[in-house]
Amino acid sequence: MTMLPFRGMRRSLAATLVAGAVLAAPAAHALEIKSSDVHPMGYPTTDAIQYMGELLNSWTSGRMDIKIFHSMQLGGEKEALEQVQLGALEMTRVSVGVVGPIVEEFNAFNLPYFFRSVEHMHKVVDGEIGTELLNKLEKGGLIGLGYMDAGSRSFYNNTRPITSIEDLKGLKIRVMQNPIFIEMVNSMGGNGLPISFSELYTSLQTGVVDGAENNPPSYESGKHYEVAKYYTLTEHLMVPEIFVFSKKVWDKLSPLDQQLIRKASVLAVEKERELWAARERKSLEAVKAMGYQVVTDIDKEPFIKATEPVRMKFGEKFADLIKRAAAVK
Ligand code: GTR
Repeated sequence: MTMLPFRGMRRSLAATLVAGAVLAAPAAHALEIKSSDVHPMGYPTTDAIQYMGELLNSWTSGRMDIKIFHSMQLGGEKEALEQVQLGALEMTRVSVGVVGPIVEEFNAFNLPYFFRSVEHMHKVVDGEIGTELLNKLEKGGLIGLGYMDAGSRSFYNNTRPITSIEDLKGLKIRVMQNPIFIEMVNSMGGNGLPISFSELYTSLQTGVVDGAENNPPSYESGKHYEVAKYYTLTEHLMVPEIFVFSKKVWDKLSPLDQQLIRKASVLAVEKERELWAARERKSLEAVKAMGYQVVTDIDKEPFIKATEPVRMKFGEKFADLIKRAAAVK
């Protein structure tokens, strides 16, 4: 039997745990974890969850597994979160962007130009603050399993290349379903419209919106360039991804199964971050190679300045949290 590693654990302890899980297998319930994602297989998040399923499967000799409902088969992220809260779906991987309306402290991570760098974001989400916020999800019926990378989000549209903040003026820009993002776009002169990711391609195609904002891998993977050909690296948001388990289902699991899921989650995060770094580098190149225009040289200062009122307004409630996050070196 191939045993995949428990990284960060003493070997003997890991071996005992795995042996225990295997021995307990006949008596324990089989568990097929259904997990949703808006992205297709082959995307860093879906591949990392698939890896997590392989680990669980291997550690329990097939008693536990993950079945992934990818490519928006179960709709958008808001709906997925609702299903997980109800216990109809065990797990989902979503953007922290849609978690703000459930646990508002997450909006600290949804503030424009909040994290200084990827390293800063990692230190915050992997440290005390990140754990504190994951724990708060319980009151929303969710068990937070970990944070994955999603790079920075930038604007794209089908009207004109954005070479300065003035170019955003009047453009209808799709945002994730969270009021903070509507105000963010409005503060920069555009019109923010909340639309589910599952309706985005059609909304761009039919002109319901002129553009949207996302990281290069989503822009590329979703083929949004076909319907919004100008991409500009404004990098106004660095919103991490999150994967959550249904508290309703979790509470019925044995402590050992919970522990196995936690361990596999840590390794899934590592895997996603590796895959992400590679994919992020490739995506813009792929888009450029197809002949689409990417504006990389843009003065961010006016964007940072214009969004200051949004940081003030939405950050006011968590001033302390924000101060602590800013102090993380
Ligand atoms: C992507 C993210 C998705 C989804 C999407 C969106 O970057 O991976 O989870 O939130 O953005 O804009 O809705």
